[in-house]
Amino acid sequence: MKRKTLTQYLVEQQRSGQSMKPELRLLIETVARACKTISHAVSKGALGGLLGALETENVQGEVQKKLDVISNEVLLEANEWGGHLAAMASEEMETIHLIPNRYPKGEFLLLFDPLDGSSNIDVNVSIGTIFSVLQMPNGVEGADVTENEFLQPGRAQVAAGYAVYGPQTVLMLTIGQGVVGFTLDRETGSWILTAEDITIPADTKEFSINMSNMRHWAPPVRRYIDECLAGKTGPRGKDFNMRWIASMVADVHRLITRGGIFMYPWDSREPNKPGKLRLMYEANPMSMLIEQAGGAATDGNQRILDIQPTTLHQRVGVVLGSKNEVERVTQYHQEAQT
Ligand code: AHM
Ligand code: MG
Repeated sequence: MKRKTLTQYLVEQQRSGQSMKPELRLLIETVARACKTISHAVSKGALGGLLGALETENVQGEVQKKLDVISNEVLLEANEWGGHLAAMASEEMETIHLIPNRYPKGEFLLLFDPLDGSSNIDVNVSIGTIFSVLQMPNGVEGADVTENEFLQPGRAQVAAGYAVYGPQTVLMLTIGQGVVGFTLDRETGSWILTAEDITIPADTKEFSINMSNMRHWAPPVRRYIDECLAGKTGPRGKDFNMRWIASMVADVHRLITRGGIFMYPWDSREPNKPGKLRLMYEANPMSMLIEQAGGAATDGNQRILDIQPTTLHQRVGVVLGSKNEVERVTQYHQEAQT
């Protein structure tokens, strides 16, 4: 069987009249190349002296791991010179990263969580990179980019994806035409198309939530999980299984592969924060992928992709995955309000 590479896939998309701009293709290939470099660094682990924490904290007040910072640098360096971007934003940087004046500017905005699942870095559990692509409003090729240009609802994304650095390194991608998956061939260094027309089953018997927060959940979340836990003899009439990897990339990759529901909902530990996960470079790209694969994504109340962001690093409650389950959780929230 002839193996199709990421480049071939993207060129075919361009030719098939999907009106994908060449700069977007360049952007996606550049991000994918950066993910290869990050994958290589991750796989070195202790041999590269890359495990462990730094003494710095990021804007979220989280201690940065060495690999968080390296991954951020890799993505910045790979993307700043190609002429396809107006600016970048990252979980690891408080303010946006402007393209240096010595390079040409483009019309796209790139946002990323360079290494998601940081608590798993040192214990050799799957971690990954999440990215989201927006366009400058009105297609302006940007000199004076500010945070404001980034504050677009997730439905405006032109592409989104993630890489998982696990037993295999995989890249899942959407350019708004469904979801496709690539596996990194470590011998040739190529991303090979290994999954097409990815569809998340509408029903599932698998949920994913950090159960240790149960006492802090809102009643609708508690109701949903209680009903799952009640199993065959409960209101759902079936037994459920639970999985929690604590890397959103890995949990989402499981459910995009075989169905499931993932939740990191609002809870009362920090009642003024809408959730733990970040809207613009975690929830939005994942929600676009999930919807493109036939699933659903809400914050419990509304579609995540419709949320108008007000700040770059804002947080959001997340409920995503198999459509019927996400709709059930969202309905429980609605019922609790009436
Ligand atoms: P990070 O971006 O700092 O790694 O944090 C996000 C991660 C998600 O990948 C994961 O779903 C969640 O945090 C796990 O949180 P917890 O440790 O509370 O279970
Ligand atoms: Mg993250």
